[in-house]
Amino acid sequence: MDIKRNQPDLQARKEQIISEVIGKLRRHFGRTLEEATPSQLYKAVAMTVRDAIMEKWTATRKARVQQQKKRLYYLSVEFLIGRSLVNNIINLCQDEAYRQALEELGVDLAEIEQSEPEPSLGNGGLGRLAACFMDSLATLGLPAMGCGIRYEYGLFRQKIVDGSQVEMPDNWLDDGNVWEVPNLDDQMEVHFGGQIEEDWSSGQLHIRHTGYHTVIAVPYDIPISGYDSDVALSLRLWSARAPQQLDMSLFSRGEYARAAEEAELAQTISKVLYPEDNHQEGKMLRLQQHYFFTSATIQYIVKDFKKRYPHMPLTRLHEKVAIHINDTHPALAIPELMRILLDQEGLSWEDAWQVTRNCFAYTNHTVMSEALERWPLQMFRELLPRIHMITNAINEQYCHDLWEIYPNDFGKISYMSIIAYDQVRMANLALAMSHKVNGVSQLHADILRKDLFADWARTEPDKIIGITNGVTIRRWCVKANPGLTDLITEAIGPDWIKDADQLQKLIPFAADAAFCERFRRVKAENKARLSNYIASKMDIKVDPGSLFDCQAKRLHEYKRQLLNALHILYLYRRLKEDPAANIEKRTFFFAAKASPGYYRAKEIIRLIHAVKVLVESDPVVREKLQVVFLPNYCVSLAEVLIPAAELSEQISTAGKEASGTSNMKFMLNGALTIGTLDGANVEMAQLMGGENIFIFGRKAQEVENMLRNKLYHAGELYETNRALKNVLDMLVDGSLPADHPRQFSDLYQSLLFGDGGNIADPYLVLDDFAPYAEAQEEVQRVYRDTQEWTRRAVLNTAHAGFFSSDRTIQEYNERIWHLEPIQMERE
Ligand code: NTF
Ligand code: PLP
Repeated sequence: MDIKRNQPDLQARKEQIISEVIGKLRRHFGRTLEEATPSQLYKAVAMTVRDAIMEKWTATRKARVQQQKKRLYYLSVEFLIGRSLVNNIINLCQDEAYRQALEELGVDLAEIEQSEPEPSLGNGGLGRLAACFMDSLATLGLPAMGCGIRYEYGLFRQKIVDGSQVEMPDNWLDDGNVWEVPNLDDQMEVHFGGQIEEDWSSGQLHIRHTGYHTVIAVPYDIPISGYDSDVALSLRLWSARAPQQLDMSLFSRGEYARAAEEAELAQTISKVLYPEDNHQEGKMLRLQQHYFFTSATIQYIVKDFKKRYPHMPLTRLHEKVAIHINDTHPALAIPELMRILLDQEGLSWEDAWQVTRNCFAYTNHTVMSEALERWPLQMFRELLPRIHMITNAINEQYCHDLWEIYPNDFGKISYMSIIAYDQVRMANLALAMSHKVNGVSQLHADILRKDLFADWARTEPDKIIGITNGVTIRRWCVKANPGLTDLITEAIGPDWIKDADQLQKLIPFAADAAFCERFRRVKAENKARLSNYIASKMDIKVDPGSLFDCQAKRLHEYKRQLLNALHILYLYRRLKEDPAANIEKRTFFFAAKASPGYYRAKEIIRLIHAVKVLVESDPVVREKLQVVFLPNYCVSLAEVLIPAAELSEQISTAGKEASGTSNMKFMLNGALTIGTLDGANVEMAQLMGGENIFIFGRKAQEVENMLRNKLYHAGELYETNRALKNVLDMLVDGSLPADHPRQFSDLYQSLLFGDGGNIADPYLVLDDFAPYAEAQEEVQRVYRDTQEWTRRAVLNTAHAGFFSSDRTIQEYNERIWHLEPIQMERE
């Protein structure tokens, strides 16, 4: 990459890097440059980058403390940060110095980057969003800390064996982590179980908690450098360990096994990330994880406040602290803050309530009911007895307040209450106790206000707002797509990297033939890069001249990978019937992990595999169509895939995808979108004008109406649409290669007849099939006109600035957090 910046010290920095890398190799590994392995080289280079960030880290902390600014704590069970090395070099604006230094050392940065284990500490959109937010917060210089869990095992690694998903453990920490720094001074004790006694003997209430288990929370801090900024923030990930590695009293009593068991039990808390996406698993260990990291975080927040502001009462905590919960997983932070204020700091109930509500804000990320967290009351009470008492008291007060507003409306109050039917409803807790709640796109916020959270919107009209998601330009363009970055920078200068609205300056270039030619060349290079990657990793040859069509996201019925697969079968049939059919050469890329326990999602992976084998087996069809399933979708793979995409599939059932973020990444990288009016696709269409995006299918309102009023009958479409019937029949008539003849009958049944009391085809795959096929026809038509396609692709990039996470964070800040940037003295 060649971003022209004023770097008078380039030569000096280059020399310094060279000597530092050699020094690190010698001191840490006892190796010379020639002897070092790629992994040692990676670590040595990473350590030099870390040193540079450390200086900013220290300076940032100093400035923040001095300036006494309000600080945000962003709590999330997932931070899907991806690899750090190259991103950090870019954010330090030292890419040129490193390029030259490593060239001189004969080291290939792209190669040693492969030695960096990817921290897959998230499932998908929600976790990746948190990572983009950290990058933007640091770039904007806002005082913030990310707080989460240091899982020993991240999201499973996916292998495809004979067409089926196989899960492998992701032991990403095995070889150490260069980027983290344990901070033993801030260790916290977290207590589980036991009994609560109320002691009034002194005339005042004292809460005594006895018989609990202690787990120690050890924070590991990862520095997050802003782009072209002197600010570096912390991402604090908590790791669990037993109070002593072995309980020596048990040990000396001869209870060796129990002593080891207790230690083991504590450590399991931060052992694995739960692999469910848009689905809640009501497991005790998961509740333990949530309390573990929220308790440690809240304890730290209060401790830090008291240290920084010794003369300020805790009733003013919200003046210096904002706490944001990323979905409800960290919602236990709410009663935990109440607990500390009440039991340890002696605040009155009213004061604690006020402060807590003023500190907290909550983002909802889904309307799927199976993802809304609810905990069995008994489990909650046994594991967290004091938190249970406080949650109960919050519920009582909340219901009491509601009664004043809605006297005698038992139905409404029961619906809005936090504890009901032996369950604790975390969304209701977060809604009651946050001063702001936001959806992640405008459509999603509308659905929250009008439907899912309508009662709360009526009660507090200004509380629920929409803040559309965004993605960081640094990782998703500068790092992932250096070719495009250079081209844009040459056309409009480098400021767009920090001020993405400037991408609009590209609009006139959509009519500039020479620019479009170069834009096309960049895309061709990225397609070639992906093709080489696939050839080397999977030994599969793809044609870089074909249309690259990508659907990359978690596998979920609502995301409708099935619709895409059925459409490929439709094209297959057309080519079988007429080998000369006018069908553009296309490679269909799928990348998707399914939750290990999600049977139907795994069946869809098998189906995609079967479609791939079928297409390959036919000499006529394979000249036109190819299906590639890329295993183990993760951030690093996304970085290679997205820049190469020409068509982005965003085809969820309208009303179900809260926002989507991959849609924005594809758009930024110059892919055209085929999509429904769902999530942020709606805003993409509005920004660019409908002609630059292929929109099809039912709208959210229609879907809602059809489902609510039982107006949808999938079976009728089967009877009336011949092409659709033929395709569906292929699932059960033996056309598809399968282990056994009934392999895909579950999918067939679910689409046509429903199962377990569910209606047939609840995600309207069949209903949207014909409009989808039509939109795909239009895609082909435009693709054949290379110039027109490129024009539209350029316009996609030019309008993507709105979807920068810098804009998203600015909006959160103006509407929720009200933070001021840290002032750094520039040397
Ligand atoms: C996801 N939600 C949504 O399904 C996506 O549409 C959205 O883009 C991302 O959040 C980020 O906002 C979840 O992952 C969860 F957990 F809420 F289900
Ligand atoms: N998983 C990974 C690895 C990603 O990089 C992203 C976003 O780019 C997602 C999941 C979310 O994808 P989507 O918004 O399509 O659900």
